[in-house]
Amino acid sequence: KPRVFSGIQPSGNLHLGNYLGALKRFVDTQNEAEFETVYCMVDLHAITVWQDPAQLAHNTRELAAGFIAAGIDPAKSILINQSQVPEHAQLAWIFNCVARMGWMGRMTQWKDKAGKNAEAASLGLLAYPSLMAADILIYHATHVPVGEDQKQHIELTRDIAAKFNHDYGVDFFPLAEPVIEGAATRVMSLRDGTKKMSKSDPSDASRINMTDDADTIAKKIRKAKTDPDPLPDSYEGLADRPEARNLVNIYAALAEMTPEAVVADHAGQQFGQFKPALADLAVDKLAPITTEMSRLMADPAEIDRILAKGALQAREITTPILKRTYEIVGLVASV
Ligand code: AQP
Repeated sequence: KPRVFSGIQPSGNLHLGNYLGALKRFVDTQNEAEFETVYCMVDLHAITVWQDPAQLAHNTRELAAGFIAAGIDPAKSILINQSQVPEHAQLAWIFNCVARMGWMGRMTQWKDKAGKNAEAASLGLLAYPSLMAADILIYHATHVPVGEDQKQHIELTRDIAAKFNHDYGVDFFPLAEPVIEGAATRVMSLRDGTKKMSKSDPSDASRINMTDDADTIAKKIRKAKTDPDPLPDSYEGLADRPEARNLVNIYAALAEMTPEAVVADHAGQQFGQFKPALADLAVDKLAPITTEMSRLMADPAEIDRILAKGALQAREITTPILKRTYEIVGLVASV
């Protein structure tokens, strides 16, 4: 079976964009049964920017609860916390020596997050895509479901695999494909249709958090920025209306419809009508996940057991791949 790998950072504020762009699609892929699936809380990625230690541990367990509540079944998928599978970081070091500084410096996420003061950013933030390549390739994964913002990092993963194979004259690491599908590959902020919905947006009203209760979800949708026009007859009519388009895309992804069908169903409606329909749908789909998350969070020891078991399963895959990598590179490993 081809292997799928993907991850989410336990940096708090798991939101609707993470759910529709990533988590929901992880569950769909798991249930298609044509892939072997590995899903990861990428805590080593999270610490590329400052994380309060107690909060990081809490966020990691909460994210694991989110994965399970959304439908990731530890009996069907390998569910892990990155730092518990040390081969990720070990392979990342080798990739740090394969990848070039210039490649990293060109990444838009690096430029956005480092901002004007790149000298003060952590070295880990610059090397982030190299660790991400290792996360994927330590499983020889070939398919990576992600939101649109991660496309450039997957392309870099392919460059790293190709350079490794070329430099060492092997055909060892596969070229992984990003899988960017569905109506919500880029969910935008509820306050600004030109910015993506993001964990780090200082405005809580800009996103729907997976921990928000029904009233909060409904209120945030009611207050979401829109324009005064009604919904058009066709999806093309939303081309220059980013906020309106975003709400239609969210509806489509939650209802598992095409955006075209959503517009056809609601043509001519004012947002005063469409927003309550969207709020009902969002509450309907998200409330069971939120409730299950808090139930799971009541027993953190059980979450830790699930992650420990996942790490053991993962290491059956990662240990031989790292061993072979060491041989290829000429590192004398212990027997
Ligand atoms: N707005 C989004 N729409 C669709 N998909 C999204 N993803 C993130 N935001 C959106 C996808 O979620 C997965 C996990 O993301 P991550 O944990 O790596 O974090 P991120 O992309 O850095 O998420 P944020 O919310 O944008 O965090 P900050 O604010 O820290 O930058 C990925 O597959 C991503 O594509």
